[in-house]
Amino acid sequence: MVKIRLFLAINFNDEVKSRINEIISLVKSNSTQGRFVGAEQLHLTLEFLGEVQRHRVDLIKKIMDGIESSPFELEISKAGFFKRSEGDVCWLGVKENGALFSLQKKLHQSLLGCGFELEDRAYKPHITLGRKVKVNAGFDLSKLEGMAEGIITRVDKIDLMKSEFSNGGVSYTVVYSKPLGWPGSL
Ligand code: 2AM
Repeated sequence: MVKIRLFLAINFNDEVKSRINEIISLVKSNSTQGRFVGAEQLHLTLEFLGEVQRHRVDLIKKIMDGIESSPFELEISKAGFFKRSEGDVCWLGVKENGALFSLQKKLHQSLLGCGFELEDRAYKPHITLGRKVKVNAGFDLSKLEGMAEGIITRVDKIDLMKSEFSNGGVSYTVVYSKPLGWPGSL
């Protein structure tokens, strides 16, 4: 039984990735350790599916195709650290966004309805910038938030992503993309 590690995500255009990468550089230069995310891997997870049997990928594509959601704007704001003993997870958040939560809820419900086992935690949208980060004492988070100000992107598709471990790191590839829009309007 072949299994693949999957998640659903919003990917960003090059300009947004490059702006976020500048923020990562600032954290990096103010940290004593951290495994920082490469610009090409930056994303916002909608749902983590975990290890899924390969034959179920078609069902996931169908679920994605059945989601009704118009394109919407996403504004990056807030920054923070999830505290961990081995070093923290550094993240950027997004401004309150009803369209994002509604999209995530629709996906979550449809996936549950089709028997996928999902994490039962409240959705906390975040873009991970680094893991195992030990930032210098007194580092001012508002600097990151200042740099994130005005990063706005239009979300017009959602992606099914495959995650693989290779050469001691992780790589992500897009398995399937679903443009947002109402059925019949595409
Ligand atoms: P994270 O950045 O907060 O680790 C691929 O691993 C994506 O799925 C990441 O964005 C990751 O979020 C997210 N994810 C959510 N739950 C996960 C889990 N239990 N294991 C690994 N990744 C998870």
